[in-house]
Amino acid sequence: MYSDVRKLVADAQAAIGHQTEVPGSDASAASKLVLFHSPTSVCSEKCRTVLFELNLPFTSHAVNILAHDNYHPAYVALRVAAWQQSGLPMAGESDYEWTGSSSVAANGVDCCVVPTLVDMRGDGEPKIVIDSSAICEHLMAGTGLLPADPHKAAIIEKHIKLVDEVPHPALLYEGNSVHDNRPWFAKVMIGKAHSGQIAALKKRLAEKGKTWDDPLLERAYKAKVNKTKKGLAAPSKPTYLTAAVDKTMSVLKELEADLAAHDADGGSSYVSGDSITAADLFQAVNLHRLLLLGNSWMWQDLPHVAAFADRMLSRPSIQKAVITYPGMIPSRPTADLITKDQGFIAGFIHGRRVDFLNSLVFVMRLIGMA
Ligand SMILES: N[C@@H](CCC(=O)N[C@@H](CS)C(=O)NCC(=O)O)C(=O)O
Repeated sequence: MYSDVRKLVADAQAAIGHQTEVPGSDASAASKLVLFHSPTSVCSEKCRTVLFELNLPFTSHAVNILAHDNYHPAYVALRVAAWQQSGLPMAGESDYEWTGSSSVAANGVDCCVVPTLVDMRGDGEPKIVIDSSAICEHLMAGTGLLPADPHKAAIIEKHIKLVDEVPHPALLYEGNSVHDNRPWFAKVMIGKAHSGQIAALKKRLAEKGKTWDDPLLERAYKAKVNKTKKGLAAPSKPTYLTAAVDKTMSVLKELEADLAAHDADGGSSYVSGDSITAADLFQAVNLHRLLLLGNSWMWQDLPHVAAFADRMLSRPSIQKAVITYPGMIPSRPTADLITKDQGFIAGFIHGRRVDFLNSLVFVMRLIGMA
């Protein structure tokens, strides 16, 4: 039923809007690689990092996931078309346990999320790629970020999977059981996120026959409601958050071990040896997210991870795609990072954005809007 892929892409682009070409001015090259993403989404950060690292011009559509623009029928239809071809289960349709990670391997495909890549390079049909790991692997194929050497490839695959399994949503939505250092405004606002998502999805479902009329879209919205309900119910399980912290720590310990192994080999800076690969970029995005949420205590006893974080978070692609990307969630630990790399004024301004959002949310709470 989704035979005209170019029309699907054009409809989704028109529906989402917020279009810009990045980086540079090669509009013709940029028009062939289209990324639907959100400034605040960790999965989107991975894709942007790879695009900036490879210096690939792309068309950016910044999807406002806080306003639930990712539930627009034209955007969901694009992902449904890719899901149909994937042969994977749809997230929310089977009986699995929500562990707080958004991994497709664990949950299936969610047709209502970012990021989505459309690759229109070449003469054939546009290729719609969903899932951040798949998008990055698609972009990195044949580059030095995914080396062919089997030993390195195995380490890189392991880290791609490990980062995918980190329960970022659990740590963002619920904080963590050991130290909840999330920015205050985020704690207040995010607490209502799952119920807001369910309400927005139900509103879309109620529009069936008015603004859309496609059984596959109905299926995608219903599956997303089920998946989101799992997320809403998960924290009532006493071990949910401790398991999320334990899982994250186990990923960091694995990173520490791989970095230490190469140090013994002669002081390499990277996860799989002497050159930067996908493993380093993915782990850097992971570390930045943990830092932003106030979790750098997690690597206080992991010296190789600490040194790696210092190096990788100064890398230009990470700076541009993640740390200073317009619309990124501000936080005090990130302000410190910006002060270190870009100077006092830049860090000071970032810190004031935290103050501004805290004050705004405080006032919204006073008048019953938050
Ligand atoms: N496994 C997917 C997960 C995608 C995902 O969960 N995206 C989140 C942001 S990181 C999202 O769009 N959330 C908005 C929502 O669920 O409404 C990937 O890596 O691309």
